[in-house]
Order: sequence, then structure tokens, then C-alpha cells
Amino acid sequence: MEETHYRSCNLCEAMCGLQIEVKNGTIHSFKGDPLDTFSRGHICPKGPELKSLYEDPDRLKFPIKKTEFGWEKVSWVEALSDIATKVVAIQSKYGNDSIAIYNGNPTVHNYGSMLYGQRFVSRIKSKNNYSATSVDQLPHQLLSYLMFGHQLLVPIPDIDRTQYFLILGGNPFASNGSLMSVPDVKKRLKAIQDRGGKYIVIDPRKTETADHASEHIFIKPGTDVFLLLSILHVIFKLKLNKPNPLLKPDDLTSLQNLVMEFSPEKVTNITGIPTQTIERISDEFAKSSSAVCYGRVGVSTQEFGALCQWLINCINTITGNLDTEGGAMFTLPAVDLVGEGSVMRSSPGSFNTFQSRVRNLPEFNDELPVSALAEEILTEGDGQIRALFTSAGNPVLSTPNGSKLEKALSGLELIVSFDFYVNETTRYAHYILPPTSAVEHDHYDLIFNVFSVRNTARYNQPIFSPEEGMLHDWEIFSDLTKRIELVRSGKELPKELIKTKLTPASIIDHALKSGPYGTKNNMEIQMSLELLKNSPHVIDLGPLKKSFPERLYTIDKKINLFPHVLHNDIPRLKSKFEQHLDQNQFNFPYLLIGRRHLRNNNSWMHNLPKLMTGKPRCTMMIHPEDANQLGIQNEEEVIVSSNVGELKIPVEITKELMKGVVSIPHGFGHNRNGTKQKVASQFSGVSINDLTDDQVLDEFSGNAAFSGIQVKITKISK
Ligand SMILES: Nc1nc2c(c(=O)[nH]1)N[C@H]1C(S)=C(S)[C@@H](COP(=O)(O)OP(=O)(O)OC[C@H]3O[C@@H](n4cnc5c(=O)[nH]c(N)nc54)[C@H](O)[C@@H]3O)O[C@H]1N2
Ligand SMILES: Nc1nc2c(c(=O)[nH]1)N[C@H]1C(S)=C(S)[C@@H](COP(=O)(O)OP(=O)(O)OC[C@H]3O[C@@H](n4cnc5c(=O)[nH]c(N)nc54)[C@H](O)[C@@H]3O)O[C@H]1N2
Ligand code: SF4
Ligand SMILES: [Mo]
Repeated sequence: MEETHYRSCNLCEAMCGLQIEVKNGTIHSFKGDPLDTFSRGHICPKGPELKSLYEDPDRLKFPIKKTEFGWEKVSWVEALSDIATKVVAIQSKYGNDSIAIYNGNPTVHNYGSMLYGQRFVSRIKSKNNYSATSVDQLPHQLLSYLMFGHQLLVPIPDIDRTQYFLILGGNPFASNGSLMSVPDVKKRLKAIQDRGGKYIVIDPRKTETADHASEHIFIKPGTDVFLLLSILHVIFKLKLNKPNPLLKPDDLTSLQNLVMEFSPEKVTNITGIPTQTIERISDEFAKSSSAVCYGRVGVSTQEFGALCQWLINCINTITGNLDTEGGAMFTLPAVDLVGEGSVMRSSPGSFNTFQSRVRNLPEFNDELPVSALAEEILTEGDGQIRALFTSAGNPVLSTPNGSKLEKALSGLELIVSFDFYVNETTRYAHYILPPTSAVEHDHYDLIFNVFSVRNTARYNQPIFSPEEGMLHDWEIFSDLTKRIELVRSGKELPKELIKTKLTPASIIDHALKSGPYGTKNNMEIQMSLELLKNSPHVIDLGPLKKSFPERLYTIDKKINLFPHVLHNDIPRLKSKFEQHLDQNQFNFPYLLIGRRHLRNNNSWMHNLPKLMTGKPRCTMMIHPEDANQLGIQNEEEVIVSSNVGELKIPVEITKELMKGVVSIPHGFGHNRNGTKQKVASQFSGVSINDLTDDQVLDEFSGNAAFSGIQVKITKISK
């Protein structure tokens, strides 16, 4: 029997359409869907590996429990009942905050897990709520909340119409775009050049994206904030700023006053970018018929990540490129998470309404920075964490100072992991609760439609039924949440699974029908789940449209160009500036940055053999002159050390890197005992997060600062 299925890939943010041929119950071929008007047939090497993931012999399908004899299979009911009982006992003994939760990145690629995971979090009622947000895009969401009144009003580059695209700290050729869902990004970037525009990359490494750019500019890691301030300085100085009725005059004056002292001459030595270059790109940007500045992981994960995202928004706004075609725009998705009155409206956000217990780090959107997780477990006292839930995450490899977190995990009373692998984090669990894999469950992209370069909608149906007795993430969360409520109210626990009629699909159906393209509108499209089920390819809802002031959710319906709380971070900025001007000498001569590769996906796809072919990827890149000075050869192993740890890694000598900068990819380090990923352990590599420091972060937002970690490199004497 032969069948063709269409759905989108949910591995990264690009949402590429897939055409999947199934013959006699197995996947025969995986191709890009040529009829998908959004991805236009594009896929990357990871997409087809959804098949390997589905067939991976190391993938867990049923719950396991750690016993003195090792891992043992248990029934769902036994596992979930025991966990519910323990949660209630731990919370009664130590208080609600004694249970912590960490949600990893794939949560947002799995709508069932997201919807039911959020309910679980709200019922646990602990302030120890963590996620990968605080090692990633927290500054973007924070600034959207502060400037536009909703954390998900994130400005998206209008890549298909812009004439000038200024990219800082993003490598879409490898990542396929982020906070910019953009399948087929290479062609879309080339199209800017073909229509006479430019795209410019500012990055300490001449990346794959930079290699094809109209211009690449090296920058010293961690100094983007000064570059951005000086771009604004030039724009104001040349009076290239444009009026905007949504701005408040006082804000503009404060911004102008702030940037006054950051002239290109003053920041050139700090950033390593020539004065004339800063002046030229500022001028080109402001004078272009349309332009957009965009900064991603490389600038969010810096000591001034929040200020960087703020200044990027300011550059777009004051040059007349916010909410305009070819600039930074806002989406209007079919399931609207932002609009007032939407049934699925998410919280607009919150900031610093409470702080972490040990270090007083600020909350954002009811979450604490994950850099605080280890110390919240290790530091004794009231409110200490005693138990942890992880869902779709691997914080031992993905958060700063992973080794410290490991020490912390080994002392917990209960760890429960929602995951289908025994990996570097879940090996510490007492229970692993494995969900179905992507091709066995349905999916509607709630999040990446909010960050997409076009408004689109599609519903992804499962390709295979899961094995008898397997559960989806949302079913596990749903049962466990109810079981905890039953224990709390002293009721007996049922001996069978607790089913719910409210499926994620039914929740979405209601949101689609009542949403912006729903049945109440007099539009051609009457959006519903039924419509999407009958549309095998993506439904295009058009390019991004101007949406302010209607979708601006600040109280006064104006843009907060200079949000008041940001003033609190200016003294820290100025003191760093002084430190730089003093030519402060560092003890550690090299600055370490990360990198991504098209065939990796954070820490978790290294067990798929086809993705692991080719040259070894876990190397430390270094410039030839630096290598020469250290007397090291290509592929030679060196010791890299930082404030928190050291590791041994082979060297890759390349002119791609700026001098004084070295780069190690994250997500490796599969050499720890007790994991069960055979392929990954053969390509183990080492973890950069054994060098990154949980104490170094953007103190204002709480986001981790991975870019520009100071390291020492030592040749191993023979
Ligand atoms: N293939 C693949 N795709 C992925 C992922 C993956 O692991 N693999 N991960 C997904 C996830 S979770 C995310 S968040 C996105 C991230 O998407 P991107 O942000 O596009 O990802 P990166 O490739 O990490 O790009 C960050 C860039 O910042 C540069 N950089 C480092 N420090 C600095 C600095 O101080 N200043 C400047 N200007 N640049 C700096 C780095 O050299 C790098 O080129 O990718 C997603 N897509
Ligand atoms: N130094 C440094 N560190 C970084 C970064 C960096 O650039 N540099 N990038 C950071 C970024 S942007 C991110 S997003 C984080 C990612 O950090 P994490 O989210 O903590 O880690 P992942 O490697 O994405 O691990 C995902 C886990 O989810 C499991 N999984 C996959 N799909 C599902 C599913 O559908 N359900 C369930 N229950 N489990 C699933 C996988 O098996 C895997 O164990 O890493 C961060 N860490
Ligand atoms: S680019 Fe992203 S969405 Fe597209 S096939 Fe690759 S992993 Fe999947
Ligand atoms: Mo991420």
C-alpha cells in the first residue's frame, strides 16, 4: 500500500513543508513539498531524519524507573501515581517552591506539550519555573513587552521586501532562521541582492551566511551594544531620524542624550570596527528605501543582551522601519496569541515582580533565569528546590556551567523527565516518561506562526499511529496534573489512565474559528480545523501587514521607545564602557563564542547516524596567527580553560574567525557515563557549557551570556 502524506517539519523554526511517501507501513521517501507556497520545496538535511528519529532503536516508548538494579519498565499508572503522590508529599513538607520545572526548546515545537505543559506548571504553583528562554530569546520578549505591551509582539524582518538587511549575531544559513521563520532562507537572502539591495552580516566569525553577504564585518564578541549605540549616534547626528506619531518626545530626547557620548571614534577600538564603516552603514541604513536591523542568539546571549535588543528596535523605529513594508513587522497568525479578546491570548508578560531566592535575579513572564537553577538546588534554606521536572530539555548540556548543575541534580529527592532519550540530563531522573515522536502526533504551530515572515496556517496530522499503550506529551501532562489534584484533595487514585476529551486539536479549532481569519469574518477564507484538515499544503494568509496602533498593547497606545526600567541598566553600561576605554587587561586572552551547524540541532539529534557523517564538528576554531603564536597545529588537542572549568578539544585552524576569538559548538559532550545514545556517544565531543559561567549573565534581564567568555588556551606538552 502506498500513501503520500503532507505535513511540516517541526524540528527548527522554518516549518518546511514535507512530502512523505509511505509504503507498506514504512517511510519510503521524504522530500520538500513543491506545492508548499511558503517553503517552496526547500528542506534541509535534518527534515528527512524525522524517520530515523521515529525508528531509532535507542528511543524510549514506555516509562522507566530507576531502581537499585538499574532502569526498569513500569506501567504508566504506577509511574504517574507514584510521581503524583511524591509531588504532593514534597510540597506539603517543604512548600510549593520546592518543585522546579525546566521546559526545553522542543516544547515550543510541540503544541500538545506546550498547552498541557503550561497547565501543569500553573497547577504546580512554584516560582521555580525555568526554561530555555533564558539561554536564548528572553531579551527579545522582554523588550517587546516593555516597548509594545506584549511579549509576543516580536518585530520580524520583512525579508521578502527589504532592501537592506543588517544581521548581527545570527547565522540563518546554519540555523534556518530564528525569530524569523523563514524556510528557504538562502534564496530569500539572495533575492535581496538580486533586486539591488544588500544584506550585511556583523559577526566575530565569517559564517556561511556572511560568506554570501554583500558585506561581512568582524566585531569583538560582546561589544554589539556599543556598536548599536554609535549607529544611533550617527543617525541622530546626521538628522536621519524620521518622525513617528507613535513616539513620545521625551523618550526620543532621552535616547538622543544617551547615545551622544557613543561616537564611532569612541567605540571603534572597543568593537574592532573602523569608524568609517560604522558611519557608512548607519548612513546607508537610514537612507535605504527600506531597511531592517535584526540581532539573534549572538547578541541576545551577551552581558547586555536586553540593551542590544532594545537598541535594535530603536534603530528600526527611528529610521521609519518599524511596522512598515521591508522593515521590522508584526504577524497576524490564525491562532492569535496577542490580540485582546483572543481566546488564546497569552499573558502580555511581567518583569521583576519577584526574584530568585539566592541571587535575586529577576523573573520574566513568571519564569526565573535558568542560570540560577543549580544554586537554587544547592543552597540550603527555606524555598530550596527538592525535586525537578524536565520536559524536552537537556540543561546539563545547554545551560551555563553544566557540571555544576550535574552536581546539583545528583542530590535531588525526585527528578522526572519527559523525554524519549536517556541523555546527559535524564540519566539523573528517577522516572523517564517518554512521549510519542513527531510523526506519531498531530501538530499546529502556535509559536512559529507568530514569528513567521508570512502569515500562514497548516494542521499536521500524524503519519503513524503510536504503538499500543504509548502516550503523547499532552496526555502524560494531563493525567499527571489530574492525579496531583486528586492526591491533594485526598481522593483515591484510579487504576487506569485518566482520559480527557479536550484535545489540543479541539482547543485550536475554537481558536481558529474565533480568530482573525475565522468564521466571523467576511473574508474569502473561513478558518477552521476542518478547513486545515482538507488543505494538505500550507494555507497562505499573505505578507505581513501594518498593524500599529491597533495591535500596540501599551496603555497609552504609544511605543515606549525608552522604557522606564531600562534607565536602571544605564550605570552598568557606562561602567563597562569606562572599563573598555581604560583598555582593561583580561587574564584570559581569548574570547570564546559558540556556533551552530546545519546538521546539528542543539544537543539532541546526534544519535541519528546520517546526520553525523562528514568532518568532526566538535572542534575549537581559531585564527591561523593565534594558532601559530600558541605553536599548535590543525587537529592538535589543546586545553581550554575558563573561570569554571576546562576541557580538551581538537583545533580547527581557519581564517573564518576574528583574531583573539575561538569558537566551540554547543550541544556536544556525550561522553558522560550512563547515557543510552549509542551513536551520539561515538561522536561525543565536549560541552562548551562546561566552560560557560552561570555567574556571567545579562544582569538586567537574567539571560545567560555565552558570547565572549574569557578563556585560556594551553598547548599540551608532549
Ligand atoms: N542547524 C541548526 N539549526 C538550529 C539550531 C541548531 O542547533 N542547529 N538551533 C535552533 C535554535 S534553538 C535557535 S535559538 C536558533 C538560533 O539561530 P541563530 O541565532 O541564527 O544561530 P547561530 O548559528 O547560533 O548564530 C549566532 C551567531 O552569532 C555569532 N556571534 C557570537 N557572538 C557574537 C557577538 O558577540 N556579536 C555578534 N554580532 N555575533 C556573535 C556567532 O558567530 C553565530 O554566527 O537556531 C535554531 N536552528
Ligand atoms: N553555549 C551555548 N549554549 C546554548 C546555546 C548556545 O548558542 N551556546 N543555545 C541555547 C539555545 S538557543 C537553546 S534553545 C538551548 C536548548 O536547550 P534544551 O532545550 O535544554 O536542549 P535540547 O538540546 O534542545 O534538548 C531537547 C530535549 O528534548 C527531547 N525532545 C525532543 N522532542 C521532544 C518532544 O516532542 N517531547 C519531549 N518530551 N521531548 C522531546 C530531546 O530528546 C532532548 O533531550 O540551548 C542553549 N544553550
Ligand atoms: S530547515 Fe528546519 S523545518 Fe526545514 S527541514 Fe530543516 S529542520 Fe526541518
Ligand atoms: Mo534556541
